[in-house]
Amino acid sequence: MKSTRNLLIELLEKNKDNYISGQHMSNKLGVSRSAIWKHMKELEKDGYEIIGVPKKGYQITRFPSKVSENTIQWGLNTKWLGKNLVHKESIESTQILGHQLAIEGSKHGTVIVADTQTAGKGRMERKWYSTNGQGIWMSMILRPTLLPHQAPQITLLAATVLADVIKEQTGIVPSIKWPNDVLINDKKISGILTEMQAEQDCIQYIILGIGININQTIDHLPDDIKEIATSLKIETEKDWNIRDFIQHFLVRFEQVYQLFLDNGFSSVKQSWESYAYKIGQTVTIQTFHKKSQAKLVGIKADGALIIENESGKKETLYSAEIQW
Ligand code: BT5
Repeated sequence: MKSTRNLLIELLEKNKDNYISGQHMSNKLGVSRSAIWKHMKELEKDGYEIIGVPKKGYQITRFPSKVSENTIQWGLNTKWLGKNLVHKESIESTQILGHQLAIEGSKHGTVIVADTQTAGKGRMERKWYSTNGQGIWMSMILRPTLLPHQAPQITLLAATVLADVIKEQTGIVPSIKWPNDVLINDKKISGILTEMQAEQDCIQYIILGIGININQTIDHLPDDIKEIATSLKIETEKDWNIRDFIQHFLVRFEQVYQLFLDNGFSSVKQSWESYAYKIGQTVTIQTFHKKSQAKLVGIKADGALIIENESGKKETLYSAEIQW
């Protein structure tokens, strides 16, 4: 169910070319005029601008680009994803809060967004730089009825959704480096971290973490990733609205996720392959035991990586790093 505040924003947006009286809003939303007034004051704190003219009523004159629970949820055209949403200005890691909320029973589709992470996590305890207000640092709680070994398919799915949204919004076609890096011009713009709590034959929950560099300039990127990382701003030379980008991502994710549940991994596989980085080329691959040269062949029906090793034999890898 939508909150009064969201309904109020919707009502103001519908009437944005007119004035709307306090009484009308109060009737429509079934709350007192003083409650409406208090909600409007709260909206102003979020950067909405609402003007009041005696005898005419109120008119909304500015919607903020600021990221907050209200601004993300306003106009968010999803059925279940992000309907429960937590926004923090600063947090250690949205993954950590994701786990806490999932353990406490937060529902499927809960989304956690932060402006800054002080201890953003990559895979295998690596660090993820999450500068203040310049990127999307977001986790979502998913409770799919899948087998645990299917969870990595969600990582690949998330990467295709990210690639779709980047392509649709910027016109740039990104590539995806197996399993979880989204690249533009061979530099990493986004990373995905899938963490799971599972029993042998059922997933209790997945925390899907997504980091996307949006408005950093090259000077904002720490020295150790300057050579390998990029942002939308660096690539397009313009600022992007983070709130809008989050909304586009959530809407697209929900659609693709539903298709995946209905039809299986094959449509995701096709989309993933259309973005695949260096398929058909020889690269250096680091696995748990060794580093070697191999040709990237594609992915299997379950999302595992197929390579051709130096002796021409095909191998399937479930865990590996493709080196730069
Ligand atoms: C990833 O790990 O790429 C997964 C990143 C997931 C981040 C999100 S943000 C929201 C949620 N909350 C979290 O705490 N995490 C998730 P991996 O493949 O291990 O890559 C990590 C490596 O990427 C690092 O060792 C750096 O080399 C590089 N890196 C770190 N920060 C980066 C950034 N902002 N942009 C590009 N590369 C970065």
